[in-house]
Amino acid sequence: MDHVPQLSLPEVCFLGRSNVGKSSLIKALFSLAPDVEVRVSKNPGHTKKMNFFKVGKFFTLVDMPGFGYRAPKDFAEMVEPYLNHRPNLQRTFLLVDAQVGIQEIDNIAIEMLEEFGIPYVLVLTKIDKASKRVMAMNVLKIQDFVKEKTQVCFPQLFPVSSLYYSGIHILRCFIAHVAGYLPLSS
Ligand SMILES: Nc1nc2c(ncn2[C@@H]2O[C@H](COP(=O)(O)OP(=O)(O)O)[C@@H](O)[C@H]2O)c(=O)[nH]1
Ligand SMILES: [Mg+2]
Repeated sequence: MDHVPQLSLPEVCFLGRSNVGKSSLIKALFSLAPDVEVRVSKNPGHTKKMNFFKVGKFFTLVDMPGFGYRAPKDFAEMVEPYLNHRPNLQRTFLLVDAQVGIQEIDNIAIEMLEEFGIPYVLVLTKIDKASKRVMAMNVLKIQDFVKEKTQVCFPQLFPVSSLYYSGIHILRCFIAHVAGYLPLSS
């Protein structure tokens, strides 16, 4: 936490197991700003540190290290204090693979977010890889789960494909909204 930049801008962060598509999603969100370099690795577990991407002078997106396979040993030490003590953190986006739905390992993050009461949003990644049938089944299952088992999860799911940019624009709008730039009421 000593190395986390002291930014006063509103912030949103992206959390999820290694390989779920966090870096790719951030890259897709920045597709209109090609100078922003987001590294996407072929090897899972590549992002070991938090990476802060400033969106002009407006807000910051944070790519968190993945949990699970090849997670850095200090994952909890790094992530928990950040989530708990970052006053400018407006929302956490928890990424779940659309093809497999919520896995045991995802529950670790869900339990942590629920326990600390940190508002989060579920993003379903890689929807281009899931068949319509599997997608429908997983969406229904996850919606039920959110309704029955969670307190601080936003009820709307955001399905995306970072490869084909599906769902990216609406997610950009939602992020702009939670960062305080797209008020819903006039
Ligand atoms: N087909 C497809 N592959 C994706 C998508 N998003 C990520 N990937 C692939 O999944 C792998 C892990 O992605 P990455 O963004 O590095 O995951 P991270 O470990 O969560 O940051 C990479 O090989 C990506 O190319 C997507 O929307 N569709
Ligand atoms: Mg990554």
